Amino acid sequence: MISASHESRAASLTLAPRGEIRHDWTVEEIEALFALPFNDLLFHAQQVHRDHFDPNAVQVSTLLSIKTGACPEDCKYCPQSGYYNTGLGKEKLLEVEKVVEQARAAREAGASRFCMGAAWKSPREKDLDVVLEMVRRVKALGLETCMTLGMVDTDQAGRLAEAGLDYYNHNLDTSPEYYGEIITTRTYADRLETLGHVRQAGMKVCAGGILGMGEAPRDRAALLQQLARLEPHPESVPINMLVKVPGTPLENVDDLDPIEFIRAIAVARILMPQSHVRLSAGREQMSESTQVLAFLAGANSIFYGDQLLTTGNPQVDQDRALFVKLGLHPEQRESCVDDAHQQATLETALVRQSATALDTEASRLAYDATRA
Ligand code: SAM
Ligand code: DTB
Ligand code: SF4
Repeated sequence: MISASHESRAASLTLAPRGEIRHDWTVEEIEALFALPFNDLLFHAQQVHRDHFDPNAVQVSTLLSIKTGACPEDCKYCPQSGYYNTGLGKEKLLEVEKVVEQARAAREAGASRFCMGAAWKSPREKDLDVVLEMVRRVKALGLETCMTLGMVDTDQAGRLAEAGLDYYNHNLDTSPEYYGEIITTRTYADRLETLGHVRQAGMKVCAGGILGMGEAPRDRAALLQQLARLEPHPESVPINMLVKVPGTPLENVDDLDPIEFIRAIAVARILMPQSHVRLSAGREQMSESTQVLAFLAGANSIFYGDQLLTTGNPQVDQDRALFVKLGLHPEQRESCVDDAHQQATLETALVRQSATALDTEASRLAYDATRA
């Protein structure tokens, strides 16, 4: 009995030889990874992770919504879609100075990348000029820049790249088969086309999806297959857990089992060994243990800051405490590896936090001793 299960496990593991970067995974192979015993899957993902990354470094990005609400798209998960009443008003594009101020605060708090999101189908010409200025100004602060503005054509992608945009985020969201249940106003092919324009323009690609939208296990495998088919793989792969926002059609969808979510992180790590896999939206609603398992499964990036775009994220102090507890450290900016500023900022904050934790522990021990 024991040896039989051991053999089947070994056979499954040969599906993913380490060191090989593949773009031709079949959905069946991916499903076989999902079906591995949990411990085997996590062990394998850890091995792949350690082959390519410092296992204790986590890349830290901060998000800002630069244009909120009244989006013309009908994405069923999204609080910003104009199709649903979620209580969000229509806001104008933020002023450049306001964005720079928020970016500076994110840098001071220890973020290495600043991601700016707009609720657009695609950027309008007059808005693009403002957005390009935002890229230049945020980049001048020494931060990596990322934007997510909807669909972009070749010309728009080229101008963003020229302004110094490092990453463009555009998610596939789910499998091609389930996609029509979630969005009808833009197609899967539209999304792949935008990702092609981003890549052609020489920017880094950030593309991922959302889990927990009522999709079947095969849809999760098929989403990861689509991402792994991109050549090269996206540098950044955000895996979001659906944040169920009242007023959206998905507000009452069944919860996804957290173990299934962790399996998807581990499979993403195995399929895209050199990509940063981001534990994205949904952390606030997640237990600490689920987040810890996500790091163990190979997630090595988070959104850091009290707010995502319109919904909450764990408080900064809470994330700092989590880093201390797990011995994690923020990854340094790729473009600026000799710049110790970001490292120093977050590490100072972490040391302060650990000192407080140690003080608290010392006081507790002293208190216990007086009572003994
Ligand atoms: N409007 C642009 C677009 O969709 O291309 C950019 C902003 S949009 C909010 C960025 C991504 O956020 C979406 O593609 C989706 O994956 C994620 N997202 C939006 N609402 C979410 C929710 N309620 N829970 C989890 N992820 C969500
Ligand atoms: C991504 O994959 N997740 C982020 C970012 N890319 C832009 C957005 C999450 C949004 C969650 C819902 C909200 O806060 O509005
Ligand atoms: Fe609009 Fe983006 Fe939300 Fe879809 S996900 S409704 S495109 S803001």
